Amino acid sequence: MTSPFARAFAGDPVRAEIVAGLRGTPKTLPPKLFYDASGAELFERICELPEYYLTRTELAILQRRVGEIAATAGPRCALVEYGSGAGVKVRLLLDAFAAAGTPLTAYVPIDISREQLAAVAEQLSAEYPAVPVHPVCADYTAPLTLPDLPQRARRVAFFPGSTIGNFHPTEAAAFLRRVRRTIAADGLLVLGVDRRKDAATLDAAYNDAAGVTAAFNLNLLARLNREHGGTFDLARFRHRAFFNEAASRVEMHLVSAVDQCVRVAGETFHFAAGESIWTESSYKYDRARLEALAASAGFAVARLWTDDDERFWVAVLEVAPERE
Ligand code: AVI
Repeated sequence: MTSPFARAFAGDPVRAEIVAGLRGTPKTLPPKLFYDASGAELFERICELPEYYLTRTELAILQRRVGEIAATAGPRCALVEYGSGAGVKVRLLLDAFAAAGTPLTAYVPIDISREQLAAVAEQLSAEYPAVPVHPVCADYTAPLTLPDLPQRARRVAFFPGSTIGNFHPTEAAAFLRRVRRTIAADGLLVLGVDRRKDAATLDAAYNDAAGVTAAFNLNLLARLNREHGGTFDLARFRHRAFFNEAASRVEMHLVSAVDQCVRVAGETFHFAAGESIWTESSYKYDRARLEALAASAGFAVARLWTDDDERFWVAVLEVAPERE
């Protein structure tokens, strides 16, 4: 029998996720809600912050290694990018494959933001007229169907930015298994992963002095107010981020400064003073954890590169042979 809850939210899965998250203990909200237009803009600003080393470190590794990635992948590759965003990093790969004399046979950017996806697809089609671009507007955390790709093309998945860190380990393994099925037995996955490091560096990266990460976190409540009838008073919540050593993740929370009730998505929620909404986890991987994650999803680490300060990994994963 369908529960009244399932019936009430059958037409609006996001609203159902919000209510389920705020009814839970601890209270949670799904991090995909960060990325409305203001959230995407704030995230772009985070990437430029002096404390947020992730983006520039990954870019530097890619700049150094794209030639090797293209050589490892070989000719007739179709590139599938999960979360293509502003399309900055993929240009490095498009250029590297072209420079190796093995231009991509297709590029499939997947992103949830329709406007940004359309703009990026148009720009890249103009800049790389020889590479057919097939944009897919979808939430890649759920199963999805890809457009038909050229026959015999080797599928190379690209998932940069350490977004894999925003999945809890079981979700990360489930996501990677879906990627593995999409790219087939001869496919590759180029993955960006933030390395586990000292708590001080991580705490600084998620508590920047300019307060941009705090604004990014609080923007979630502004979005709930705008889109889901929320009555959150942003001045009554505080950004909190810290490295949870035991779980190897940075946790972001919004902490209620006072005892209060808030309405959102047609329901009322009580917050005790000091109670938080857990809005994001950002898992940090050492080599053993990364190899274990890859293995649990049927991948093996074929190549692994880091930067001089050993802050970030770019890994090439290949599909592991099936065990008898
Ligand atoms: C998108 N993702 C990899 C970022 C991260 O570092 O986990 C999101 C972010 N949250 C706070 N700052 C940046």
